[in-house]
Amino acid sequence: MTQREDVKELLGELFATDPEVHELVLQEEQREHDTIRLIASENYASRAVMAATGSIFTNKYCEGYAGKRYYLGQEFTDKLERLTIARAKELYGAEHVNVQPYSGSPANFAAYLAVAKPGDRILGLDLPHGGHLTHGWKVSFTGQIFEAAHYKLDAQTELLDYDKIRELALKHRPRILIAGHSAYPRHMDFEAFASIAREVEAIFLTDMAHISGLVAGGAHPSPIPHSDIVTTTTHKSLRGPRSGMILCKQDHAKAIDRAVFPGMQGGPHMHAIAALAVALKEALTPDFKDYAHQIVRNAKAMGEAFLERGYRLVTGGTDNHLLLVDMTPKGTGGKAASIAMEKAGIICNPNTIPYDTRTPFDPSGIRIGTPAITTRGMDEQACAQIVAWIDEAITHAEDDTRLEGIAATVREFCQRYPVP
Ligand code: DSN
Repeated sequence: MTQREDVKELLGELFATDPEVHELVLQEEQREHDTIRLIASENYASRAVMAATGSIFTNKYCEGYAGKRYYLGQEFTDKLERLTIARAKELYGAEHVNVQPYSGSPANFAAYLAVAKPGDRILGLDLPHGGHLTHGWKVSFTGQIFEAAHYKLDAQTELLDYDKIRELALKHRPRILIAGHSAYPRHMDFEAFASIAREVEAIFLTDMAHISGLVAGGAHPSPIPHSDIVTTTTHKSLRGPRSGMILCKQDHAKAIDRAVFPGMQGGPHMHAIAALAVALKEALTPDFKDYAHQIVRNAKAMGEAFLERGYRLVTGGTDNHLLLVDMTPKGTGGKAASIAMEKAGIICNPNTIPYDTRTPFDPSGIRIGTPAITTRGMDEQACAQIVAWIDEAITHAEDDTRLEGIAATVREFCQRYPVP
């Protein structure tokens, strides 16, 4: 692996100060280079994004918003925050954007507290059916502070059932209806959600963290026109730094801004905002549109390859960047499968499937995503090959020599696909 000069220079300083962390950085760089990374929420940020993340903006405190801060010395930070917001508005066609959330969980919490009071009802997708902890799951503060109810996927089709969601919304009359997921392989019908929310006079909030890159590239319907509020992380399919954003209708702008600061957070992380500006610029290019569409084509290609090899896919396939593969027909569970895959140099996570009969620590499925491999230029043919290796690893899960053999082939294969 050849390191770029700028990275070498930066890492040279790191080595001089802290050889231990330097070594860990190098090892992680090697790992990310030599493995096939299929965690649906991960990606490879560009070197430009990482340069901004590691920039001087890390030094600056900026409580408040551009033009109205609590510290002086904001000549460049104000420009930076305004630029980032302008790019986000252009990319998503949003009326108002707050770029200060530290990540997706604080973004969700701030958004809820902007429009609801503790004790109010929220309604979101059940966690074991692909929802998120912060959509009101009981171990999350969102489930403790709000009275949360959850809709599930249909037992037969494993799809969102909008009649059932409407029934639950009519029953619970939530203050906030939440759309969004961390493991649902199909499009969501934002118009249907919005219509239910209107009927029960709920705020309609979409958490588009997983699909924000697909939405940016036009490879997934956009929730922006239909949602009162949209939250997102910026490091998944959007390929930016680890950060968050809230996009909303003008009516909610003041409440959202107040909820983020001073409600939820102190000083914004300006280095992350700088990196987000870079990622948004990248996402506004035609290349990014191609990238977003290729993510979906790759996921579909993987889905077909899994089906050909006798695996069962939740919902039978995918419309987005991820697949939920049920290991039950192969007589194994998600944990054993993902451990065997890791030994073979292919990284994913075990995942519950709807109505899972196993435990969350050893669920029936694995979740596979294509954003990271697509960044490296892997195409549909590469995806079919990757599924062949996954199948071989799962079939020979107890044979460490065989798994090491696959890992060596994977390392060789990875040489052909540069990391940004
Ligand atoms: N942890 C993220 C994921 O993997 O989907 C969600 O926050």
